[in-house]
Amino acid sequence: MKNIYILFFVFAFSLFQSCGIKNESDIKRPKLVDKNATNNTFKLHHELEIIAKKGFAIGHQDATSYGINWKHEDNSSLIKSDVHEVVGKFPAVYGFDIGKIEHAQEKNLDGVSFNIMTNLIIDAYKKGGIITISWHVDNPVSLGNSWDSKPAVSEIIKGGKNREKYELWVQRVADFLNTLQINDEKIPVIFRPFHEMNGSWFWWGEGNCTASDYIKLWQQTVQLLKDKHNLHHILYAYSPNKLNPTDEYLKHYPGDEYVDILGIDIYDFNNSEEYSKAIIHDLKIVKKIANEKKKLFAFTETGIEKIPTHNWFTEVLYPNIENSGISWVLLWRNHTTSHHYMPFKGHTSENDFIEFEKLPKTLFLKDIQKLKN
Ligand code: BMA
Repeated sequence: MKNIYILFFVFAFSLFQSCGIKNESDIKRPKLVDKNATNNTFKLHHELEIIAKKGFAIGHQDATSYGINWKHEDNSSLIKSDVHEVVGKFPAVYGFDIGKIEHAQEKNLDGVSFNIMTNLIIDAYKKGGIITISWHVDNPVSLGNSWDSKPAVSEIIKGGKNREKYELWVQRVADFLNTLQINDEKIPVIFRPFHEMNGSWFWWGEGNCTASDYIKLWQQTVQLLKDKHNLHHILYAYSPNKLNPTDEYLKHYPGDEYVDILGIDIYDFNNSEEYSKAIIHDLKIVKKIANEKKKLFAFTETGIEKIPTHNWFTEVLYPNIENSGISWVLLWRNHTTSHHYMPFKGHTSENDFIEFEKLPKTLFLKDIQKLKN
């Protein structure tokens, strides 16, 4: 009789094993857009989860590419950043934009060379930084820039008369993303294409295409990258702009199978009261939807141009995101003294940013490095 019990347990155990539950890490893996995502991509996702529990990672667009009165030189091993100059710490999140890669141009729309971009991405990742990439892609019909609102989406989705051109453009995106590697390991990146689609300023935005064509464009772009070009080091982020009263966050949502991270872009146009209200209102919606869908979420773009508001970082931004649950917040680029979103040495908000860095929830590169160890 005893033997029968033993046999039963041996049988049950082998059945359990053959079900594919092999080890703990298998059980814990979240559902990503890409079922075949690399281990490092899963690790990045996990890291973003941990970060959101501790605070939020501080990001800056083009942080190391250029700043006020400097530009990263070709072949230079010196890595600079305005954030570092001000607080002695580098940002944790590095935003890059690949607009113009679609024409195989040498430089992006803001004059950053793609070769340099690759090197800066490799450098940031080696140091523990997180990479997020947007794509201000030109209008495929008019060949004007992203802000040329001539309808184009219906012409580049499957069956459209500019489809072939678009597939070539996506291939060039894939070629670039393939350059992001260290030895043979691809660097995981967050790709955030076709952002702010509820606004009407981009050709993929509201009024310039239908929501259903937008969704097709997104889904087909993901399919091309993942299934045709075999890229498996990408997390996909969806980021509408600040919600207008009648906007629905999910109106252009391509579906749970096509999005890993939910985001939102909100700027302060010198009205901090309205800005604060929008953050509280919109991030609450994003958080609720993200929690229901078991997805991460982030404040994918923000800032106030030139930072004219007194103590903006500590008194406006921080209190509004302190307990929001976001994984990161990305401040936009430091182009010139009249178009910048982070302080630089000598700027009036320098001290405020130094205080911001000391606050418990702000996580810079050094802080997220510690979380990994
Ligand atoms: C915008 C501005 C533009 C820039 C674009 C892409 O918000 O900063 O000057 O070309 O982002 O970086």
